[in-house]
Order: sequence, then C-alpha cells, then structure tokens
Amino acid sequence: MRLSRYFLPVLKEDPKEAQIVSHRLMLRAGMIRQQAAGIYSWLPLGYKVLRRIEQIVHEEQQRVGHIPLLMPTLQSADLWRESGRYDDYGEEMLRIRDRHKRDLLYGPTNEEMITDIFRSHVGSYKDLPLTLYHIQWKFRDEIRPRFGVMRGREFLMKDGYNFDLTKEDALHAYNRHLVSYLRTYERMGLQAIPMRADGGPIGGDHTHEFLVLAETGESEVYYDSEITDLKFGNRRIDHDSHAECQAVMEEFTSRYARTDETHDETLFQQLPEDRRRVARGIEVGQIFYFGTKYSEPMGATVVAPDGSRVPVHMGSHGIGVSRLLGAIIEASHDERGIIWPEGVTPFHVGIVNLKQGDNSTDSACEALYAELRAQGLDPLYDDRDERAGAKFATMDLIGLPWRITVGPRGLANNKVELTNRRSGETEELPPNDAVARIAAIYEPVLNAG
Ligand code: P5A
Repeated sequence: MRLSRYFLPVLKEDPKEAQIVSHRLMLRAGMIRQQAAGIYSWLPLGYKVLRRIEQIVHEEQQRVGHIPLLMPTLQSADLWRESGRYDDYGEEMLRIRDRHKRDLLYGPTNEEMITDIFRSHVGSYKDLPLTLYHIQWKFRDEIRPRFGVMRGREFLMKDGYNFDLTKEDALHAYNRHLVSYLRTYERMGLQAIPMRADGGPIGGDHTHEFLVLAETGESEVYYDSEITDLKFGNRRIDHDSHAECQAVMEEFTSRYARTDETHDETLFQQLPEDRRRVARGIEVGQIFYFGTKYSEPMGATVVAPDGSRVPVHMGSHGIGVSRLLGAIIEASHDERGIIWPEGVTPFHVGIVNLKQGDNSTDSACEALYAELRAQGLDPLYDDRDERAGAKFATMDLIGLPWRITVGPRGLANNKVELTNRRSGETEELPPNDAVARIAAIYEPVLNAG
C-alpha cells in the first residue's frame, strides 16, 4: 500500500475521552472511530489488524478440527425462553421487536442458537464429537462501556461450542480448547494465562479465563510467579489424544492462578512469599464446560450406543477478537506509539522515502516495494511529500515492527537503513539484503497457519 493513496486519519492531539493507552493509540493511529457509546467503526488500519487476528483464530481452530459456520447477530427470543435465560440475562441483553411484534434480541452469545441447530440435524452418537464455531459480532449493553474496544457494547467474538456423548469426552474438548488457545495467543505475541474463574451467566463451575497481565486490566488476579515461565511454543500435540491434551492442561493450570471471583487467600498464602503475585489482567478469552445445562431443557439428545436417548454434554469457548487489539497494544507500546508483534502487524514493514521526488530515491523505493510484495509481504510505502520527522513519527505511531529508510546519501553507497521498532536498532545494508532479511523474519509468521 502507498500511504499517499491510503486512508489513515491519524490525530495529532491526544483524544480527551481516552483513559488508557490502547484506546488513545487506536484513536490517534486512525484505527477506530466511535459511533455511539461502545460502538465503533473499524477504519482501514484497525480493520486490517482485526482481520489478521481473525485469521489466526480461524487457523488455530481448524488446526484442532473445529468447524466454522456463521450464525446471525439477531436471534429469536423464543429460543432463549426455552433455556430460561431470556428472563435471567437482564439489562445487558438488547431486546428488539420487529414489525410483526415478534421479540428478537441482538445476541450476546449463541449457546441457545447452536443447540437449536444441533438438535435439528444431529441425532446419533455416531456424529459426535462435534465442535462448531463462528466469529460474529455480539452485543452486550454494558452499563459502563469504556476503554475503547476493550469493553465495547458491540464487539467481535469467536465463540465455539462442543457436543459430546459423555462428560469425559466433553472435558477432552475443554482441554483441547485450552491447548489451542495457548497457541493462538502466543501467535499474537501475547502471554495469556489460564486462570480459574467463575461461570457467570454462561454457567458451569468448570471454567478458565485467559488473562493478559496489564496494569489497566479490569480483573484483579492472583498467581504463582512460576506460571509466567511457561511457554507453549511450537509443540506438536495430537489433539485427539485425551492424555496429551490433559497433560498440557495440567501443566498450565496446576499452579495457583485465579481471578478475584475464585481467589482463595488461604491457598494463596501457602505459596512461598516471593512467588505470590497480585496484579491486574485483561480477559481475552474464557472456556466453559457446563454439561447438559442447555441440551436438557432444549431437547438436544442423541441415541447412545445402548439405544437410549441422552442429552449431549456441552461446553462453550470464547475469544474476545476485537478486545485483543486493545490487549495487544496495552502489552506492547512505548511513548511514541504502538509496537505490533509480527504475527498481527497491519503491514509487515514500512518504507520511508527521505527525498520524495528525487529520481534515484523514488526508484529505489519503488524497487523495494515491488520486491517485498513479490516475496509475499505487505509493505506500507510512505511516498508522501512530508518531512522525514513526520514520516518517522507516523511509522512509530502505527507501530510497524520494521522500517526501511531510503535516502540519497545511503543510496550513493548502495545502502538503506533497516530499523527495529522495538529496540530502535538500525543497520545499514544493501537494499536486496534488507528484503532478504525481512523475508526471513516473516517466513515463520507467513507459514504459521
Ligand atoms: C463462550 C463463548 C461467553 O460468552 N459463550 C460463547 C461464552 N464467554 S464470555 O467470557 O462471556 O465472553 C468471551 C470473551 O469475549 C470478550 N468480551 C468482550 N470483549 C469486548 N467487549 C465486551 N463487552 C466483552 N465482553 C466479553 C472477552 O474477551 C471474553 O473472554
């Protein structure tokens, strides 16, 4: 993309309404625009990151055999009356009436709808196990929408639902989700720690939240510092193996790590003092096993091997896709702006032309731009007629992990500058080497799916 032709409405001033850094930077970098309290338009740069995050989520879901589908945002109230949640859900649910006076709602989650799909089309244990998921907008009429996309009213969620014959199989699905979430967040450059949590309006007492540690997080968390040494990394796991998934689950959840809802001070005090941590965290996902809470009242049953009809065991599993942008920025920024991890960056590398209009500089930039694209990369070329300082400030603000700076002085020696956004380290090298370097850096990212 050439910046002169892009739509990147950056703000010079700090927006007053933003209380936390991610909200401020998303507004300043022209990523989002608020349309009503907790409701945002996704401007091109924000939309690009949102799509990258969605892509990672899709790839990691499908890696473990989960099947994508798409359910609507509007749902019939009757489904929710069947489960009993229409009255229970309270004011967070946005209720709508259509012209025929039928009650609808803007879905805050989809347990009822997926259970309806299941009961209409699946009748035998032979069709199990089954996990279906989608990435779809949700609406929760939060009392206090705040912090930009972190606590929106309209927000994008990946929600998945498993259907199993037995509790044991459903707990395997739970563990498999935990494994796949660990990998998903790591690909986004995040450490998200599974912590024992509370079932809330979704239900069940077997549930973990995934938290990214950040001072601005809304949840208070208590954990054993050893847990932050755990990495999932590039392990190869057989996702159908109960034992392998169980082992990962135990490794990542056996140390003390709880949100304030389930915190137990007596247990916590048993940790050596130097390992006790009290901090704040951003909840970027949650997994639940709730057994037959929905299948029983809604009649989602299958014929079991012995011929009897039994309600299926279910769980649901959510990732806060739009919230993740805020969480990543909270975890990765400096005073100049965002620092995107390579896995989610909107553009892989920025090209800064220090002397727009100078023939040799322009053509060197054009050649770099073309070669990077030929390598399957997505560069942003700042071809505007602006001062170098302004170009650097924009690149720093929008947070591309790498920048190639091209000017007549360097080109006289066949050199450009390659700068790392995070460390600030700069190296001079021939343009071809810069392309090769960037291609090598992104090779694992482009092949991670
Ligand atoms: C699991 C999937 C559920 O809704 N039903 C389907 C279950 N879980 S949850 O924990 O309530 O939500 C899943 C994730 O969605 C994000 N989230 C939000 N993001 C932005 N703004 C909000 N108001 C909001 N509410 C929830 C969180 O990341 C949460 O973990």
